[in-house]
Amino acid sequence: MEAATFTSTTASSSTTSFSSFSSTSQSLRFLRYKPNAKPLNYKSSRTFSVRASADDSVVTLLDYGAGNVRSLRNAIKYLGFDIIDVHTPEDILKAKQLIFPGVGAFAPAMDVLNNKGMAEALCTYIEQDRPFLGICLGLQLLFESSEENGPVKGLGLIPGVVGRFDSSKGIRVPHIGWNALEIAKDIQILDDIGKSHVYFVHSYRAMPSDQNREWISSTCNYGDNFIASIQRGNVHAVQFHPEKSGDVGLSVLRRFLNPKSGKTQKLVQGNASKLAKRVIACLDVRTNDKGDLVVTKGDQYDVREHTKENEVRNLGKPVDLAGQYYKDGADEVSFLNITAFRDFPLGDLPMLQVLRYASENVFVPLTVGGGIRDFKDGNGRYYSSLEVASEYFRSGADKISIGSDAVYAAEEYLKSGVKTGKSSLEQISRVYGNQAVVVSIDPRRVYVKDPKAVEFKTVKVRNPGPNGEEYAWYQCTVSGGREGRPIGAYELAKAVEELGAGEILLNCIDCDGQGKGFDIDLIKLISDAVSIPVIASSGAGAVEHFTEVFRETNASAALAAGIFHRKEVPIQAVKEHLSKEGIEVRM
Ligand code: 1PR
Repeated sequence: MEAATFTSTTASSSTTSFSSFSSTSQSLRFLRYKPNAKPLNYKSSRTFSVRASADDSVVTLLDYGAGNVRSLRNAIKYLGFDIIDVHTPEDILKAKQLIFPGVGAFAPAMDVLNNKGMAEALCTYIEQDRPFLGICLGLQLLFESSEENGPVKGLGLIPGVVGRFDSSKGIRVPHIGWNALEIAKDIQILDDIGKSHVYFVHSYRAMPSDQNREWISSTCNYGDNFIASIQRGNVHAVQFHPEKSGDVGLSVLRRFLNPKSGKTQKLVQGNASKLAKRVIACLDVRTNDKGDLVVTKGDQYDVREHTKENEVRNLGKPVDLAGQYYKDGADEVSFLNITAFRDFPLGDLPMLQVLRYASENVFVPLTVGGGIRDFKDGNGRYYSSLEVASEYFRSGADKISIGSDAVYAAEEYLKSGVKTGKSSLEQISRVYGNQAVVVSIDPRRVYVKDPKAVEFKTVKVRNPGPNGEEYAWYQCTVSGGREGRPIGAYELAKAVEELGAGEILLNCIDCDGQGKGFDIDLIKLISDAVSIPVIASSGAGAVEHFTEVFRETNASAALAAGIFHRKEVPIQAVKEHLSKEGIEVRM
């Protein structure tokens, strides 16, 4: 786990020198830290002319275009700051304060930085101890190297290797959700965090060591203690996402952008100690017969009123409701574009607009699903599923969710045993990371008398079927439950995990909209079968249903729609109940 494992052709003996290798992303092209070298003294050997911006309310953003930084842009603007984008290495050197929201995978990020000459400028900027905030991958890239598809060499400013979480320790990987920090240094940008949860989403992390101890400002425990933030002088980086961590996260950004602001009014002090169970609000969105985009909600996926007009049930406006759920304490908001399987989502501009507007005021993660697949439009123009997903990310999604197309991909994979790398799931998770890809499963219960009668995994059900059947398998469907497929939820879940899904959104058509509780048999079956997080969905009708699903299954999150839309149970009441019952949630 040290630099010596790599071959390097460092050109100079100075710790601030560059080594440059012409090779692929897997190669080691750039290494600053040397195990036995003196600590960095922030004095660059190069002379760059630095012109600071005159305006204190401007921040420079290093966005190399590999993912969604719209939420960060929105958060910065929300705090009253303007953004200057980096186009050249000189823009980095001219910055007065620089934010680097690393997105995507380590190797392509390093490639871009190296190829554009930005790696060198970034190191110079940091070595000059100028205001810097790295976020997520923006923290990891500061280290010597990463094991992500590697080893791949990093900027080498901080000793240490970034490694993958070890799922054999009984933890789910990716680490997705709200976790607690252990503060190691009294630093101003973390002043308001107290015992609050902050939002993480990552599969790789940097580990504390004697060599990097002086950099660490906080750690987080997930399987092991990993580095949650670093600080030295004016240089900061955080593994969590302040732009997605609600008010607590916004205060971290505010304190970085405006260090003179001093102590603000303390935010509500939580009692965070570990990864919290998440409560997610889901908005099923579609166009009604008048052409308006509305939030709707079905009973067992039937979203039409049973009246003479047979109209689409209208439960409100998507942007307004998303904003409301954010204020009410939702840990995430999901939009499901429920008719996108038959329409082309990039033609559905209102949906993209919804996402753009919602992300301006919602500072918790946003997931969007519906219609992610390859598509040919009326003019014969072909759009790949990756293009569709990219447009969703650009419009403000933090995660995308794939339904029907994941079923076809899993069927194909199980038939051939070959990962082609061509399915939407594989392509999107390769580019954006598997933590950004959710697979939404829409299964329907099929009772059987004898488990041997079917080739799919069955469970012994708590409530026998209509003819006394004691077993059931869960048949996957596509096109919003309209078509059953020859694959079970268990088989699908295991296949999509292998194909690169980072999380599973587990619906149940039988329970949807019924308010009688989650399908515990199904959720237990799936959450025990995979090591990625599972979101339990469908059937919540009372606060007790959330406690039940977290007590009796290994679900990481619980999602509900109807009870929140109809204002029967506020999100806060769910959380208070869970907390009272000893289940940790973000308050
Ligand atoms: O197949 O990739 O285009 O994705 C389509 C997406 O739209 C899928 O995620 C699918 O679940 C969703 N979808 C399609 N049709 C419907 C429908 O309702 N007619 N909504 C639909 C599914 C299910 C849940 C719901 C929970 C909680 N909605 O997300 O919100 O069941 O409801 P509850 O708390 O009221 O019980 P693709």
